Amino acid sequence: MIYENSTIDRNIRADFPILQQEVHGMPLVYLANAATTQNPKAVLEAMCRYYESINSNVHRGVHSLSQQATTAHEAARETVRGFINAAEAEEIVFTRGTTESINLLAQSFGSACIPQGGTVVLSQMEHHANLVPWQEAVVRKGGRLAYIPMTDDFQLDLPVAENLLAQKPALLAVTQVSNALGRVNPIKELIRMAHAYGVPVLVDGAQAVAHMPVDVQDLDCDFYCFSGHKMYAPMGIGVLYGKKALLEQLPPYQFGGEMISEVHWHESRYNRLPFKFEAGTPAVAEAICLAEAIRYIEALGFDAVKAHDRMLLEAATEGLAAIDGLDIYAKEQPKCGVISFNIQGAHHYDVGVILDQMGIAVRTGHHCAQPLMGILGVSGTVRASFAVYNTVEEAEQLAAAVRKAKNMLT
Ligand code: 7TS
Repeated sequence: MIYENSTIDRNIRADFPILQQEVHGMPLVYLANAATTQNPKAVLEAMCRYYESINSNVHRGVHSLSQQATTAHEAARETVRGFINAAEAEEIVFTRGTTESINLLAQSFGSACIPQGGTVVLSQMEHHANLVPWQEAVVRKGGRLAYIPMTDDFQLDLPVAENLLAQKPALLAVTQVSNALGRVNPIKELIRMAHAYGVPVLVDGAQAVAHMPVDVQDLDCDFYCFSGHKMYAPMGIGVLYGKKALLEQLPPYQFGGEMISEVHWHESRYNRLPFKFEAGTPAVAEAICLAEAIRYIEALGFDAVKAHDRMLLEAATEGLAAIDGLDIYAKEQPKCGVISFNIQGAHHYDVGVILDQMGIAVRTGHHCAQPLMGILGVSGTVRASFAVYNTVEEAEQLAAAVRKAKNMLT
């Protein structure tokens, strides 16, 4: 079988210490990357280096370590700015991850910009993180959610989207890549469409940033969010990008230290961007590690990352499609990073347990997209998801293991 060529050297695996282990006596095949990716040594060493040399609280110390930590933290913000091509570093708010970024907006934008009885438009493929906060936000305003449906081939239905946007909802919040299906959505087109009706757009980039270059100015999205741990950085750090003019109008989300400029007994003034949205001590080491992970991805280059991703998807899809009695969801392009399937007559959980016995880590269940599973008519799926350190052999091992699981279960 000839798959698309990848230029990523397989020695890349040596960069990821966690991959050098056995699970149940078998070499680990880690295919749960949409849930979280592993960290290369460069990132792990950056974490150690920080705590061994400059650990200190930021933005408040006159002493040397605090100044070094602050400089490194703000340099990390600048690295993130460059990574998504934001116009200014002030537009980069550090959060704990995508979920917190969306909660921040749902609270802040929700209170200031969703009118009484207002609507927020989502798509039918949102992760719960881009759904439940908006449910809460519209309930507070006596409003409602509306959903862009999927067509039979798992594309967002653009004519229906246009009808929904023409009703001028308060916001369109949509995922760039579906975590459950791997479908890549036409967000640039959706953003253009939304702006034609004056509707601002939040893009959930959690499943996109490790797989494709993102340029927020080119997309012209109003808000964009992602998590470090899905792009080779540690857990506990994420980003909310927002256009400066919009962020400036929004009220703070959490209150306390760092986010103020002046505090009096009965009133306070809030800090400038982005600190207004960063109450309390930030995750300094994690931000520095996120910058390190960005340098790691940029050194590989997105051309190589994308070709590698296509190669793995092609190999996995071909291997799995050759097995009778398998339902593979959303096989068609454009896709990235994820293949989601079920063995007919077998429960996804049982398949996951058998694959684990063979050393293969996949995620099973509803993937925090329970309403979407309802549309598929299943309670969950088996999901294999790929990263730069996966190999074609691993994709083939997955198919061989699924074949075995099928023989055991049906
Ligand atoms: N949005 C999307 C599209 C996601 O895939 C996830 C996490 C989130 C938001 C939430 O990110 P967090 O870092 O704040 O948790 N997705 C998954 C997944 O697919 N399996 O585990 C977590």
